[in-house]
Amino acid sequence: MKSLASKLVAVALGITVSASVALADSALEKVMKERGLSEIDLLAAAKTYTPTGMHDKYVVFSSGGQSGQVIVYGVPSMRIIKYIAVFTPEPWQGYGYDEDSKKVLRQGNIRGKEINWGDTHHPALSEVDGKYDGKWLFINDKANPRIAVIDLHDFETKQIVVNPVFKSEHGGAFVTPNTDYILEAAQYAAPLDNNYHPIEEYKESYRGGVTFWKFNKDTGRIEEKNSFTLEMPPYMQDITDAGKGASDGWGFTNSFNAEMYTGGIEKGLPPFEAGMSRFDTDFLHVYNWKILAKLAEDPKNVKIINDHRVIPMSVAVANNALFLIPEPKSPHGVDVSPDGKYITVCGKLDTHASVYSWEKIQKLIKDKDYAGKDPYGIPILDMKKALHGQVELGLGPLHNQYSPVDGEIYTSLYVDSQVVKWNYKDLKVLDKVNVHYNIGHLAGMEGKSADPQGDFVIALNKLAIDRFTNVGPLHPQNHQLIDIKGKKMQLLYDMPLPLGEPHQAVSIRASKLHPAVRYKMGTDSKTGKIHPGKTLAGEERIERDGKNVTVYATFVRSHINPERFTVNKGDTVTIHMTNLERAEDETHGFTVSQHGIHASLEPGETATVKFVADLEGVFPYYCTEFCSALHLEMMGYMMVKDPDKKYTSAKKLKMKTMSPEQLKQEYDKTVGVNKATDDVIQSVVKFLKDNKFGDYPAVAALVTDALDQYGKIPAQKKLSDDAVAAGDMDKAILYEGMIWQYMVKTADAGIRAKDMLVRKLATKQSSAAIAGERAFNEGGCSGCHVIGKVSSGPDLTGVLSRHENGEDWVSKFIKHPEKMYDDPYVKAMIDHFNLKMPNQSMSDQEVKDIIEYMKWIDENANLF
Ligand code: CUK
Ligand code: CUA
Repeated sequence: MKSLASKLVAVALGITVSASVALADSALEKVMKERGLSEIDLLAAAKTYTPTGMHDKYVVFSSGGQSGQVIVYGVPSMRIIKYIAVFTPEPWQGYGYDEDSKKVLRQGNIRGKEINWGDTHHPALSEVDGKYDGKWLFINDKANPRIAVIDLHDFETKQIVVNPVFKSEHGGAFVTPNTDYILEAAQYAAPLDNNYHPIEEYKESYRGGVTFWKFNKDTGRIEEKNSFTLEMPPYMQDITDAGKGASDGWGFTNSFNAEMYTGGIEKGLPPFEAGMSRFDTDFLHVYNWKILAKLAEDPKNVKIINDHRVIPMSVAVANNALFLIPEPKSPHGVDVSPDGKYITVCGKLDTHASVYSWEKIQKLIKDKDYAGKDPYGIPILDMKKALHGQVELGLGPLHNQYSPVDGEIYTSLYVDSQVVKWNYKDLKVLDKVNVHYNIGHLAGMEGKSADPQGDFVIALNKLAIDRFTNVGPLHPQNHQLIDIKGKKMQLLYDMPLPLGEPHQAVSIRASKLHPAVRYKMGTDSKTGKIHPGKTLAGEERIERDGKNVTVYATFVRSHINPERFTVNKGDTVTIHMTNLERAEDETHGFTVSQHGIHASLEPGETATVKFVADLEGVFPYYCTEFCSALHLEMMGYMMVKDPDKKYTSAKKLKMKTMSPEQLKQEYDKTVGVNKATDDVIQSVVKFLKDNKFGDYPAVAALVTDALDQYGKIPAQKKLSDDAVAAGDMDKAILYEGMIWQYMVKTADAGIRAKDMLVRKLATKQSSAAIAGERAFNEGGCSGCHVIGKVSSGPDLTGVLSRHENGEDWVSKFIKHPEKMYDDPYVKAMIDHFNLKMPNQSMSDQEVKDIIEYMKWIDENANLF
């Protein structure tokens, strides 16, 4: 068991079995025993565990379902990295709480109604030749038919478009292979206009359809005027996919309710669920969007409904652009293979997956070999003639994903709670794995692109039931990571997601994403343009125009400028805020107490909050991100006066003041501290320069941040000197204090740069030295010994050469320090530090590794 565990870990980590693993072994075994873990568990852990600093290979964009958002996480770690606010307000990011994001959110108003709730289902990444390019993400809102555009340069929502003719949708967002169009299919049939039509006229006046949203790849926005809709019968259209490769130019949308049943349980009629699943088959809609786009250009071919072009079914049929193929009843997923030659539809109520051959469909279309027409005159292709074949998969097949292996496909089985691996070419089932429970979509790695990566699939389960600690009747969702690299699938990890039902998730190789770390100074992140409220240092001001007060503010560690402003009750207050930072991750937030506003200002960003100051009183405002040591001090006051009230001033209290001598003393002390701090900064700067920090871009970026702070000091020094000259020592002390603040910020970034540079310059640690460093830190040595410094214990740099047979000496000392307390050297040290080296109960292996770590330190002694 012992050697098996160590081998497993070693194999999983890709290291050769060595002595250091044997060390891990005893500790590992202990943990395994305590937590009841098996070797299989360890293997799963090794496949997902991501040590600090290591990044994920894939990034997943999951629909946030009823949260109206998108959730971003990494694979294989399953660590959540971001929530992208889309259709609903998001407090942290200020989305819906500042004016600029409100403009985006309000694009989603429908017929003048503010909608602050959304139901996201299907995220889609932008494509070039059917492969992901990492630039844009689109997602739909099922409840309020809308599509949103997210820019992956900053992971923010930039646009929301409202479907002008649908009343609900589900078959979006799906993109064409070069992101020319984003497809959005309706769900519940309804009149395309906004009028009342009795349900008795369902067949005549209710319709479905697919909207083709034109995407402009240069502006990164959907062009509503250049978009159009294809009218479809009032079958409930469902999931959609765009053809690619062989089937480029075509789109596929399945449906349920070919029965056109209209319900009426309240009148004693059978319910929808019975009436809508009566027929054995529903229809897969097959249409050519390239022909349709051409047709839409001619006004003769379109009806204008709600100011939007709609191509009637008859026009599409007359131009060979719309066909139907029967598919097993109430299907769900429709997924085009990576080469575009096969279209797989899953039965949901049928145990089969049906694989259609694009070649056969094309031939039927070309030969006009129709099995008949539907009541709306749409040609129906014969199902048997269009099928490549059917495979019995299990109960409730829903959605499919592909892998790079030819013909390999993964399908979710909702009722069986399984993922099944099979081959859509030779129609053979290969493997099944159980999931918990009721899986909906599954996400392969780029598994729906023309370039699927394999590696993993994620089961997006509808129920979590007993998988997590009970938190009451509402359970989290469960995303389960499955390794698909081997012949047999292996379930690796359960991730609870407590923010809404995931539906679909799409993933992309992290290496394909290139997000920014800062904005160009003064950018409105929502438009990407320079914000009209951009304010640079020195431009801060308060402007009044009647009852409108506009504040132009700047934010930089650790102050907001201005720090006070007064308005009259009833004034409309607009605050434009610019975060002057360029340092990575230095976000500031802003709120004014009791006014329901918030903004998040990323480095370089400008945003605006606006409100009516309708309450009299004093309202603190502050930075809401713990941005720096003096973050709590990053505050100010808004004072609201009632113009109709008379205020009498308070009687001033007499307070003791400092004598000129005391002031001088404090001033000298402050200047002295600054001098000492500057010396430390200079030593770090020298180290960085001596070691050519410029050769390392990440280090250089930190140094730039540090020098940015340092560069603010001369202006403060001048203010201090001026104050001294004017005899205002009080003010001079405050400016000297400000200089110290800038020095601390400089040192903060500078020391991080130094640490990073040391890691880059140092020789590579052997695995034994790595284990040794861990033992050193975890075993408590680092509590007294700081490498490169004398702290509560001696500096250990060079310790191995301090004694004869150094390695032996140190080993013995670590193992049994108490036996050596009388050694003259040790005695002297005990006296000096007034501390005895304790016995840390290190194992022989740990001691050996620590020695290796000490050797590594000595090799790199110049860096500490
Ligand atoms: S849907 Cu939820 S499991 Cu909206 Cu794509 Cu199939
Ligand atoms: Cu800025 Cu806290």
